[in-house]
Amino acid sequence: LDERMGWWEEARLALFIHWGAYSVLGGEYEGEKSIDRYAEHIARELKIPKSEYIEFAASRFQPDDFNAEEWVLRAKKAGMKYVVITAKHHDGFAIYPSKYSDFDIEDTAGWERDPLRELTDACAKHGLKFGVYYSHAQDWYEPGNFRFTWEHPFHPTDEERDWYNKKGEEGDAHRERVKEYINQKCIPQLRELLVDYNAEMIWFDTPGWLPAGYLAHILKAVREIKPETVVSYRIGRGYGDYGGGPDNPTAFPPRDERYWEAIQSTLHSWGYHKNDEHHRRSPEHLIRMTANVVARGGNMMINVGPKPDGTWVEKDIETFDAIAEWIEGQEAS
Ligand code: JFZ
Repeated sequence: LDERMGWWEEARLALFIHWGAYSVLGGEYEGEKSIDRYAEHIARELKIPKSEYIEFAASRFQPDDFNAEEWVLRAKKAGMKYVVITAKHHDGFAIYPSKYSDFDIEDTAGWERDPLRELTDACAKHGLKFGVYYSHAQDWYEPGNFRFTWEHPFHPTDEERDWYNKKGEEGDAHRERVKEYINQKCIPQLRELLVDYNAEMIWFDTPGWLPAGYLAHILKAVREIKPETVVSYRIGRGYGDYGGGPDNPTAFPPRDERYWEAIQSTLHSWGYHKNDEHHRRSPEHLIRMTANVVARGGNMMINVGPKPDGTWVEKDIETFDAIAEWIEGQEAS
């Protein structure tokens, strides 16, 4: 473990990016704005059928103005040592051309470039580590999504919580669907990300109530493909390589773990949101939180939600400029 965590322990600061089909909608669909909700959850919250989500979101994810080098250099100037980007969030859409799903930037959006390839190359060129966020349990349009329904993913019914113990045909059928999803999509895509894109870290999230055996199966696959991969705490059941806290807290308690990581978004939402500006965190706040986390031995990931065209919201650029200025001051003193 300590060998695996060497670069990670020294990193301290990282860039987190939520970017995908949901960025096209920016938290708004058919006049419905989800101001206090996560923009990246819009498909589930408004129960958008897949065909509509393809038509109005996924097929329009064509980030013509995306410039990987600009993103990476902006992070580097702000003192960040690794980048974690949503290769696939809960909506199941891959922002790279995957061989194991048609729901991706190539087949669904018909976009000829590969943003993930450009980002991993830019990271390698400028000496940053490259990591991907991968939603392992939630994949809303897959029959093997970890639950039966569309309701809030963090508040299962007792029945759902127990689906894996469910006797009889219904339980068996769902267990089969989940296994198929894990073996035919999840693990093959992880292999693509680890091998073809040189991901050095996988940021798993929201295990939900996926049974321990399924999580262990996923972890084992990652270890076999590339043992040195850093695995986030949100794979579930304490299987990750380090600890972490809740999203966007306003203070961090002292921690016992040697390795831990905090995350903060510049907004409340993680993905691009057109109407979330009243939640914006000031650069001063983010800098104070970062100092707080680093003083307690943790790493801080600061999240932005770029626009669907590949550019950043102006205020996010200003925030990163302010962090860069602070970092330069730190390095000078
Ligand atoms: C999850 C995702 O659902 C969300 O879209 C985003 O990617 C975020 C970083 O992670 O949301 C969570 C997960 C855990 C908590 C809160 C939101 N939590 O533990 O408080």
